[in-house]
Amino acid sequence: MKLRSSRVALALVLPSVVFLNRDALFADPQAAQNSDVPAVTKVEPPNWWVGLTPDLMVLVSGHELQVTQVTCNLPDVVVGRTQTTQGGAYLFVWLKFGPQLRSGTVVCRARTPTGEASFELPIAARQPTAQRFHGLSSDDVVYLIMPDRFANGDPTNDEPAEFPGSHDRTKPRAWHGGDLRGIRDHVPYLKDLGVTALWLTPVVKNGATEDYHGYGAVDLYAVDPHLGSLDDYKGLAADLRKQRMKLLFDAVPNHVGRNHPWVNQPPLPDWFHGSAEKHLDSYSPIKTSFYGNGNGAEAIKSDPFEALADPHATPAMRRNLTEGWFSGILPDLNSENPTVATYLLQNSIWWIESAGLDGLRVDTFPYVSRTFWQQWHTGLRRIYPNLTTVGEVFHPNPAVTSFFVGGKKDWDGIDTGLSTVFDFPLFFAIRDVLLHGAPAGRITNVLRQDELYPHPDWLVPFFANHDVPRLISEPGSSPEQALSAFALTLTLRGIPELYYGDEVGMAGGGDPDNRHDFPGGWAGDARNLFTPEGRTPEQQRIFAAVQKLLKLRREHGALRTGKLFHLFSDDGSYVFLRETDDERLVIAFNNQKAQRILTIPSANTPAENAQSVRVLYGDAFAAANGKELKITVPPRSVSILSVN
Ligand SMILES: [Ca+2]
Ligand SMILES: [Ca+2]
Repeated sequence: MKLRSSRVALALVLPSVVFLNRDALFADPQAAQNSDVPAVTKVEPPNWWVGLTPDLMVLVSGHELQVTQVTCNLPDVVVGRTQTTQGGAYLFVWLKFGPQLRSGTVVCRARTPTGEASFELPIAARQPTAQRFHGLSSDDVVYLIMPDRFANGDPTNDEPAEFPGSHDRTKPRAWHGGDLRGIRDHVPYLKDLGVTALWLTPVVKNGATEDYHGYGAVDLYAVDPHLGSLDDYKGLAADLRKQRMKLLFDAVPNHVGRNHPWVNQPPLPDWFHGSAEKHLDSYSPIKTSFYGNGNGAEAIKSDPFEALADPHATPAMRRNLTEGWFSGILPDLNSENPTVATYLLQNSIWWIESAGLDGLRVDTFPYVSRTFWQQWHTGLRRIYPNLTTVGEVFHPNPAVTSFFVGGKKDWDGIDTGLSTVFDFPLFFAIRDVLLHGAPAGRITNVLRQDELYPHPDWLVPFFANHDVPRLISEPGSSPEQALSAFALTLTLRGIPELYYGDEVGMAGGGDPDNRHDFPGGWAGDARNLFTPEGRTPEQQRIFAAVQKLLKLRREHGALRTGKLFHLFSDDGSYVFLRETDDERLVIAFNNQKAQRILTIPSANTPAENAQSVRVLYGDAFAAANGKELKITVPPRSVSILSVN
């Protein structure tokens, strides 16, 4: 993108300098006020594509942009309407594209009473789409990476000049130096491990000292300079495509960071819900006892999203959740405003199209209005019908999580369009069973509610992410429990998600202790857990088991797409079967501290007539005689058996 102003020589000569100094311009309003000539400092989106959308809303930032007329140089680009806001600090330009539009650079001139400014919008032909935008399926396994914490491929970007003092590996909440180059360098490791898709926590520009996690955006159209450049991001996506792997972008339409320039100067008066001075808090006034929760293993561990799914709830019960600032801090975007909604949709399209993405992980999904989600998904699917969107609904109850999934209209008449959700109910069940002595049947109890989802095979089972303590470090845990969690996650239905470092037994408690640097990702690290030689025998044992589970999942369609049947479930064990036309696999989970012999009648089950059993994974002994399966399951274990 290039920026020009007819009366600001600096902008003509050094456009990129002006662009990079945008924050300085915002930070020095006096400098802007002293100048009565119009100037452009930023254009969003910075570029677009031919044939992608029939129109485009451009948000131009700068000063003195009280335009009387905007004209663009290409005949197939028509200015529909314009709107100047904030005393000329912003200019909205709605462009319409004609059918003859070709790639090139649109140059638009904005005339004002005091001069003229111009901006450019490069419009390119789309890349071939055959290898892009496929979406996820149950053939995929997602691997979650925090880019700042995985591998440092480029030490020169550890502390960008515009963010002095942001880098310090000794501080758990500072930037540590990991970057996109580091991830690209380790694609062979990930391929060898056997995962097929990467979910990176947000790569958008955050910058602030403690915003290494990416959830405090200050610029929704830039890669954070600690992580690299947009070209690095596109390069990673291309590297992954070459390996038939996929990339998910972490989208956060609910909020931006506290340091976003919009907070002090919103493009529209109602760009946010409330203002920095006065806003609601996402904390819900509803007490857990409202729905009889608050005690026992299923105690609510997040905001009570029940009120959002409850047809009897009043608007007042929902308002803090959808309009409050997250944690009382993060500026909440007013996506009910059509202009904000258009900005957010175009921003998502821009990232998807720029990198050829297969899906989006969608942050804080319940905190945004369902009407917005419906429109956003409609806009995305018009271009990317197969794109997968996975919503974060941090709640243990499938009746609540399924409310947010699309493919069905709920009581409010709204189909959110969301492809699927992370299986938080299964996450809570797996942790409660493995760590807190809950009955193994809790897992069965979650699975029986799959009928609530239009596509249960798209659910994303997981046992760990960046927001919860690492399972292996929880009180009462062990490598055996961690391996049981891996085996269940990788053999139950859905599209599993794994968290970086768990495959080598990385330790860590709650945030930020669960976000340590992957050992070996930095030059000079004492150990390199990316290589077998760098791992302890215990770490290698875990890695080898996870790698084998992923290999079995690749080799056995039943583990990916097989129909799931319960064979046995009680307090201590759960045995299930996954069946395709070609094979029958039995997965036997024993959560007890002692070995167990399970005798399971096979009549009237898909295991009927099984005469032989072969152990594919684990240390079980098993036999079949056509009438029953007899499985000796070791303590705290999962085994995978092929029956014939
Ligand atoms: Ca770096
Ligand atoms: Ca919100």
